[in-house]
Amino acid sequence: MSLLDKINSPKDLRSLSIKELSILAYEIREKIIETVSITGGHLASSLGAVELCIILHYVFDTPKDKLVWDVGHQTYAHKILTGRKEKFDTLRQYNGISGFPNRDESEYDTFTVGHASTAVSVGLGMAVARDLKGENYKVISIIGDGSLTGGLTYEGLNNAGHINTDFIVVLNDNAMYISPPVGAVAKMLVRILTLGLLKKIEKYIDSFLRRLHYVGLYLLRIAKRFKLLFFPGMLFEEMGFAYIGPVDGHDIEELYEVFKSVKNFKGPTLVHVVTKKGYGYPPAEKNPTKFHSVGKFDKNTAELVSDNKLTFTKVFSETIVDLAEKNEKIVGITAAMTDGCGLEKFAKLFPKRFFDVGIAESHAVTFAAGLAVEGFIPVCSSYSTFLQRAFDQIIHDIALPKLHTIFVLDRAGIVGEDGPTHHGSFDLSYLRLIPNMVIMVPKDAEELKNMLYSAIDYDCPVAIRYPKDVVADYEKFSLAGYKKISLAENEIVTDISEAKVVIITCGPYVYEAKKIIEMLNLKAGLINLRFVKPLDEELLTKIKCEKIVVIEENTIIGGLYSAISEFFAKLGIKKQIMPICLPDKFIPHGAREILKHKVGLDTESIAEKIKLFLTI
Ligand SMILES: Cc1ncc(C[n+]2csc(CCOP(=O)(O)OP(=O)(O)O)c2C)c(N)n1
Repeated sequence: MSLLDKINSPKDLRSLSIKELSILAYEIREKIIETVSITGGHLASSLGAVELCIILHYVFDTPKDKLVWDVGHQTYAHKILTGRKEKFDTLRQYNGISGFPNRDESEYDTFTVGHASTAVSVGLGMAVARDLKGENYKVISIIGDGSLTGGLTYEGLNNAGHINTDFIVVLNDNAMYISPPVGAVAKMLVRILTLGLLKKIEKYIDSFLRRLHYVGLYLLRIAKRFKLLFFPGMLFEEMGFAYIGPVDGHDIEELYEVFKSVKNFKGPTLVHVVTKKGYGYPPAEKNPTKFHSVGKFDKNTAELVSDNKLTFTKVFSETIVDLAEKNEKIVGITAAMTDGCGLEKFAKLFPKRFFDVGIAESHAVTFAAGLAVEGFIPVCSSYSTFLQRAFDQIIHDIALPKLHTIFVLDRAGIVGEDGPTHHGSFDLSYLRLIPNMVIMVPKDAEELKNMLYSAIDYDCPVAIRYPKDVVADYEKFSLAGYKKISLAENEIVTDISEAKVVIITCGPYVYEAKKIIEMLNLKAGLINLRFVKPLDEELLTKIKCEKIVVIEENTIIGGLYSAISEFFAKLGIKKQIMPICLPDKFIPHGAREILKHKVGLDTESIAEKIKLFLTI
């Protein structure tokens, strides 16, 4: 029987000795590697945080004490230790356990999360709630050095220093976000870890701690024992936090001693823990970017199981490099998603024109505004879900002054296993309501290529959104021969003049609709409304039949269906308009194909709905 067999809750964990915890860490890692090789998931971050998860549940009285995880992709060990061991093989599967903390899943998941840099604010809120209720529990927020590049974190730290209540922040520093981190804070963390600096300030620290009398001497004892650094005056201290660290995040004994002491500290405390991303699985240690969020892989060879079909991401990646070669005003911007957004090649070829700004979407957009004002053409690439962070910046800093910036939204629509925090369900809605925006949706590789090419000349804010999917025309794709698409130039795929029903859609659903028209042998018109904004009113007025079907992978509120309904309502023209859209609900996690079926956006469901619609 393994140690892990005996652990079903943190209570069981607390009956183990410190020595046994190291064995347990090994067993948990084995389970994580085994499972993720089959389900896919956030491997490297979770492997790096195994000891941290163990020790926090060991030292603190969870769930009474509250662990608040940032992003939440590093919590697989936490899940295994908190009653989800038996279900762990259902990780990220439909109806299985989520890949992120989720309040509906466990009382140990104190906050539902998936976007970065929230943990300090949430944890502080919980600590203040505790004080207001006169209760007594600890709040521990765990944040990565990557998430520390996000501005929200500093708003939280700043406020925590001011409120000055008991609150622990654990900085899990693995010197990586998905790719190596950038920015002044990342440099500062590296400096802190530099032994030379340690030596230089040792005397100063010693005298500082002696001035703190009892607490200081106690800290000094721990510091000497574990060679920790207490560094007054640095950023965190200035923000009102007691800083403790760096602590070796894979040394269970050291972690135990530190957290046992920190547990009783008063006021805001920051513990700086140093971990290695991918720890315990050499291929992930060697290539943490590849194993940050990984699909199925062979755990013995570390080879990914993937087909090499062309994705929208890859088409963007190739096209933007080609365009940037011809136009040196093009600059590439990403908020810590270089690889996911397909900007690696751009970054390598045009290092001076490429900006990874950290996990800072709001800043990315306003930074783009500055570049645009000075005549550059920023191409700001983000996942649809993360650009939500920059809503105000798009309105106030880009659209109001009508700045020529190209937003490229990858992972639009259902993303699959990452679930509700990551689905790009809202972008057509949140962008369409903004004046001056142009919104395009490519149906395939050729269209994406031509949209990017055309957007360079539009001289206004442009958004291009596409899903996490392969392109339909992957065999034909070539960078040769761009074709200009003028504003609101849409495509009538099948004649609408004699049609009994007109299907309006955009993106890859154009192919889907074509297939369905043939399958059902319909006398239907089909419009590829590749411009969701501006709306092609002239084209819409040409629709003479009463029945219209609108298909879009966006929430039913505010997107393509809304645009078309609003248009006819405005003219007082009565039409029967049938929406086939995402529901006004958060969509759970699971394989994209399963989820599409559940929301009625797979081929069969769409066909059924259209058949039924034509009978009423
Ligand atoms: C707002 C937002 N932008 C981007 C992401 C994508 N993302 C997920 S994890 C991650 C890196 C996080 O780095 P860090 O906090 O250091 O954690 P690590 O994976 O290194 O443990 C990023 C950029 C996100 N989750 N949220």
